[in-house]
Amino acid sequence: MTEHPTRCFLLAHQGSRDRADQVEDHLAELAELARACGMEPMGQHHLRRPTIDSRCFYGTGQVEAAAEEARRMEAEYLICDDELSGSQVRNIEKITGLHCLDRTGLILAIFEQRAKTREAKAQVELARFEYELPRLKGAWTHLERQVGGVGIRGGAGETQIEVDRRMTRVRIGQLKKELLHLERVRETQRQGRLLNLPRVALVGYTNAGKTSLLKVLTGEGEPVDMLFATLDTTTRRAWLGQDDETGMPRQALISDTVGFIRKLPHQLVAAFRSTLGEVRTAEALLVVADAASPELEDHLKVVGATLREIGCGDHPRLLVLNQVDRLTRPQRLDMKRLHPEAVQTCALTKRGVEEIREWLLELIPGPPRPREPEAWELG
Ligand SMILES: Nc1nc2c(ncn2[C@@H]2O[C@H](COP(=O)(O)OP(=O)(O)OP(=O)(O)O)[C@@H](O)[C@H]2O)c(=O)[nH]1
Ligand SMILES: [Mg+2]
Repeated sequence: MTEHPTRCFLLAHQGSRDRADQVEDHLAELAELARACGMEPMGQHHLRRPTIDSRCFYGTGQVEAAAEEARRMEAEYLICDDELSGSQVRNIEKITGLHCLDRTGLILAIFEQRAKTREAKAQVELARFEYELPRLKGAWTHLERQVGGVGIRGGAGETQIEVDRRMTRVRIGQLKKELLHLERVRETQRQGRLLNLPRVALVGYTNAGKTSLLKVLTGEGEPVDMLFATLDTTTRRAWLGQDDETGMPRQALISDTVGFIRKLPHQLVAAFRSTLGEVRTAEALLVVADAASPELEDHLKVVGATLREIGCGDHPRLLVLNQVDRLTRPQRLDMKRLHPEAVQTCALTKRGVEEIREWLLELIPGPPRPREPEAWELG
């Protein structure tokens, strides 16, 4: 029996100030996210509406029409590009009889599938609970005002929803404690790391080519054509060149990090603080972008804003416009005019990578020079 992936149908809101082509690009990205979660997008609608409907975010009639098309395509899920409240998700499910996931829920599901290490798992679990906490309201209404249970139930009269909230808060507290501990372990490891080499972090929009560049610069890394392929920080040593005067090797530690995305759930940004600690404590950032994306400028804005959010607004940085092999020569020249300070690279052919090394060599202080003793010391 062949198992085919769960089918889904995509929805996005187009407000009066949103351009249709932009909403289409956002839907294309949402389709990639759905695929990254193991689903198959069967169709999509952008629902035009000047205002938000408090009941089910989009207009009820529009949702029903989209659901009808989705059911014809045997889709089981409606996936929305927007962040919906818990009650809006439940209302859509009630109206349509389909499962509904909002953008944050989808990204969380991808992260849950990918998380491998203890730290990544704890971070994703924390984000999940933070996401669910305000959404618990109403989920248990049928159980409200039950009293007299045993075990976890608190004082008489504590409702099921109160129990749920309390348990969720307890778990959030435990996870935060565990993550703090893991962050301290990481900090100790960082301090004890070999040779106290300068540290550089690869950051940027997801699927831009960060892992590919880690591989070119350090010889290690597994690039995958998929959103959020990398969740854990990997740090490797890179050889940058030789010191002109001493002939000593010049090296740096380069960290690959989790990618950013438009509307990255703030719960995830907060939960990934410890992983992103590598970025905060790095001496320099290589900000990697997919130069061939029609959404490049938006991606750069998202990355800039996310870096500010995690406290890295002032780190020295080099903009690396990767994947320039997918641009024509005139497009590359346009890009040079638009971003004269950036390095244009292709991780597949290693084009431009020498320029990255040169930038790092200039930025990062070399090994201490052997001291020439002064006359008074010799005398
Ligand atoms: N054509 C072309 N493809 C590239 C280039 N760099 C990376 N890729 C491809 O782009 C895809 C994503 O590359 P990754 O290095 O995994 O991207 P990433 O930024 O680490 O992505 P996440 O970890 O998912 O955030 C892979 O299929 C790479 O082979 C490039 O310069 N040119
Ligand atoms: Mg990666």
